[in-house]
Amino acid sequence: MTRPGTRAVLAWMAFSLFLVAPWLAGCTQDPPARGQASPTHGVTPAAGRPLEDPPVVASSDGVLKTTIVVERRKVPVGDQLLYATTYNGAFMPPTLRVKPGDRIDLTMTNNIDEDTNLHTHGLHVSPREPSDDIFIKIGYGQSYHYEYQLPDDQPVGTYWYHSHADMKSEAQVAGGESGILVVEGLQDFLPPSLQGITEHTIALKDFQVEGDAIKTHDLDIGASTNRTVNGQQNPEIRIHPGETQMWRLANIGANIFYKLHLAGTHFDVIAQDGIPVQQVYSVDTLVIPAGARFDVLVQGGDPGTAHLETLPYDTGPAGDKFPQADLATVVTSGTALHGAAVPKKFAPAEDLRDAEIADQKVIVYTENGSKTKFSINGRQFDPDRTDFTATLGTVEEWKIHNNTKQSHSFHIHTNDFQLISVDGEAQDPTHARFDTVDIPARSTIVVRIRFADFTGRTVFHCHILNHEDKGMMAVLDIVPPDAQSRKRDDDQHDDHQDKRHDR
Ligand SMILES: [Cu+2]
Repeated sequence: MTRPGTRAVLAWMAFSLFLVAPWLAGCTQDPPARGQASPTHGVTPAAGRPLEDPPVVASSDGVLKTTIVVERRKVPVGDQLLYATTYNGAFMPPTLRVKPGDRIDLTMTNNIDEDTNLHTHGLHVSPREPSDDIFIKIGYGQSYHYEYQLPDDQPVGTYWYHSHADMKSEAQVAGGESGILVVEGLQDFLPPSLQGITEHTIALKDFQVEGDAIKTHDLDIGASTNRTVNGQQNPEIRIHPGETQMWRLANIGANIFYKLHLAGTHFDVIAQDGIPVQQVYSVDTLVIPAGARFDVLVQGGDPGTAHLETLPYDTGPAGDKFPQADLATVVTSGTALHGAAVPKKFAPAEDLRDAEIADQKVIVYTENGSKTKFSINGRQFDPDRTDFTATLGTVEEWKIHNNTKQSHSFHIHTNDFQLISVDGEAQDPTHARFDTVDIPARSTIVVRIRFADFTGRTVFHCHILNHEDKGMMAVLDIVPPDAQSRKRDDDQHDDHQDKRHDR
């Protein structure tokens, strides 16, 4: 490869400033401090611009204090300038970096002319206001002050934040309302020789275009879409032969699936949905449903150029056929390094197969033929209705049936879960913790969930947001042990008074 030319570096820096400027203008935070690409590489025009990690807002002294302004702006999106629903004036907003035990003190100001709100996807925090309460509505021109207290045992890895506005999640996330949240400490589980390795965020955001804007309404999930990495079209990622890098793969778009592949190497998975695995495992392809994350180690192969690509993926007879697409160009060059041995044993974790089960639930996903109504146990979402209760401190086993001819996913707030089986096939417990998993068409999964630390009304849903907005979501109330019997009585009473809100 050519050495970095001064002109190329200057061009890169100018473009970076172009991308970051709106964020800097809309925000008084400290400048990005960590995890960013630095302009040390030359630009190879044919391969695109170097990958830029999003700017970072990090906690200090146990607190992350920040502001997120939601507004419509015309901004760079991929290789285009389009109106997007931005956080702090960017399609790819800052990455929030915190540590276990930190507090997030976040003011969201809504400058779009409809309700919005914020969900900290995957964080084990209270579902009550002013924390991760998705029933909050922040109206046009209003600000809301969120406070999230992370527990000391918050798993370390990659999370994300996004709009969870009732019936508007798809439009708002597709428009741009999503960013990465990192709980620091994942590299601490690596052997000393691998600590401090280069780390990249690979945030997968896609967009369809309508006129001079990102299309947000009446989306056809299977229609042609532009897939970006950190908002960039086909950026270039540099790696040395034998070098080990850590990539935070996160599907933070509204609806679509990815099936990632990188010719000439493989992915060593070290965390799923922000939860470190017990045993590292290697795969050639990774299916990532909307909302899911995989933290992986990647080792540079032989010198050359390869594409980080998504392979064709079919979500079933009533679903979508996503075509192959190149996402990034990986250039392997420079001094060859001795490929480090990747450890197998990684992080400690609880195995819920051994847990005492307090209750079993059966969850059934259905949809109508025209795909306008999506239901859980025969009902569309109603924020005013409580569909299920669980008791704090217990473990439950849920059997979730997808009675449709397309993939849906299962995502639950507040607590993660262990995937026990898929269509009766036992899952390896050394890497079975998730907060979002695919349920293939006509399939059944079994999960176990420990309801720890927090009571309150929370939700679970399909994370294909088009389906969530059209009803595939339910309310779960986590109640203290002594409230369970009283709560059941209340729920029965509520059912009699149940009124569907218009949808
Ligand atoms: Cu779905």
